[in-house]
Amino acid sequence: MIYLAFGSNLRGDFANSAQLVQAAIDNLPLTGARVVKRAPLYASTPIGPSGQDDYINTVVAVRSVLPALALLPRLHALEAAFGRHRGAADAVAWGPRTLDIDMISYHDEVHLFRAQIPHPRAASRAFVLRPLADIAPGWRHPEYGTPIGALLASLPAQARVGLKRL
Ligand code: PH2
Ligand code: MG
Ligand code: MG
Repeated sequence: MIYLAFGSNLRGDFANSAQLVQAAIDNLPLTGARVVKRAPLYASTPIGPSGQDDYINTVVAVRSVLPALALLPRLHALEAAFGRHRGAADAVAWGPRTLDIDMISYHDEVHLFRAQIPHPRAASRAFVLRPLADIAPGWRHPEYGTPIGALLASLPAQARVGLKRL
């Protein structure tokens, strides 16, 4: 299985980020990924520069015949189609964005060149681990082998503050 994390805190052309994220997930087939399972949406306090709005976050399980490094640029094209411009506000590190799609894991593959998979910060983000645990309670970190429950339990309490299931 392939797990993708979605994040948005700018609404772009949509009424709000929740609708934008739902629409982006609905359009995943355009990238060559078939949605198998969706986690609930969560609202989360931004990690990064202060003064930005809360994020909407979720995780989906997908299947694809495409290799990881072929699927990734297609996901970036979907980000662009939903108003992500690599420039202006979106260029700020960890700054506000209409749509961020991160490949959390691709089966049990570990990639260190061209892209880092599993996503380097997946194991430390409550807004990734919580929805991932909802749909994949048996998930283990492909590189470390750590079960998702142990990763969640090892987060500092403060990392979970501000995470609310919608
Ligand atoms: N994504 C970031 C930076 N900070 N904070 C929250 N709460 N949710 C995110 O998805 C997020 C973030 C960079 O991708
Ligand atoms: Mg991200
Ligand atoms: Mg990203």
